[in-house]
Amino acid sequence: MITVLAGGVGAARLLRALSLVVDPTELAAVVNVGDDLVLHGLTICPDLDTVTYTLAGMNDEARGWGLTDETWRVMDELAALGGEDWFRLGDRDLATHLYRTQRLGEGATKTEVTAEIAQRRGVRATVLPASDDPVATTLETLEGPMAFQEYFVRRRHEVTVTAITVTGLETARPSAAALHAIESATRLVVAPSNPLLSIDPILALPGVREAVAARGDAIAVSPIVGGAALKGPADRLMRDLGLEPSAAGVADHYGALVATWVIDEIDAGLAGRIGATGHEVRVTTTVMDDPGRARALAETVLA
Ligand code: FO1
Repeated sequence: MITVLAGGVGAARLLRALSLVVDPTELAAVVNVGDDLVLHGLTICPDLDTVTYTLAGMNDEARGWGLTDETWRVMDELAALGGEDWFRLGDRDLATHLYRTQRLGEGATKTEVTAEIAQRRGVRATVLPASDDPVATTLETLEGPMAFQEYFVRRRHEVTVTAITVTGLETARPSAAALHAIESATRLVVAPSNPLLSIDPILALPGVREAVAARGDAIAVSPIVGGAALKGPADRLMRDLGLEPSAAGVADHYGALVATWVIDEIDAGLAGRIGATGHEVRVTTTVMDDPGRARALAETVLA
């Protein structure tokens, strides 16, 4: 089994590429749930849905989240009523949240519901929420504390962040399936997801950081290319929090948790520095902007 620690879009694209190179039934994604929210009474799991929709070939590639061929009639009616419409839930996407919320209400776990949705969408890889318990990534900002999607979507991540916390960790546990997938994988991959917002909340679950460290063989793809995040606020966040926004800065951040780094050709000049801290470094094209390049990256990760 190849296990990938995953956030949203970057992870979903890597998983899709990996599924072209290995049998998808040998792939597991342990997915961040710190972005999850309850809105309109519905439980919404953006990273789980991005991974599932992408592996099902149903994702909207240009928008980066949600489903293809989406319509927005419910949101338009909600706006007409003066309801909360800043977090856009498409008509097709809403079915996922309705189904998930009902099943959770019946007592199913997030792991069970995620498996049901993935299976019915034809996904053959195993998609695992990192935890079945409520955890929520919260941002301390110059304007006060903000819930994750408040910061990310409502404020378009245009506020200065001073700290990131994950609430719920006193009682939350990684799911047994997620921990097993990390411990028993033949290869553990850290996806090119936001290290602070997507991967750290997975590592913060009790025992996960220790399980990754005990293996000592994780391979990570840098989410920072040429000093910038391909998508999202990783570079700005790193700068705000006093980290160097570069592939070397991400390598420093994960430290010994990662044994092997895959960095972009643009960052070849950083290979010596990352190598000097005891890492193996592979330099290749990491931007998955066409299927051929994505496949080549997947092959490098598995080499
Ligand atoms: N991102 C946006 O920028 N605007 C939205 O209105 C929005 C809605 C949305 C609905 C469902 C879903 O699964 C994801 C959605 N996202 C939206 C993406 C999401 O907020 C972030 O990309 C992730 O949480 C970060 O990984």
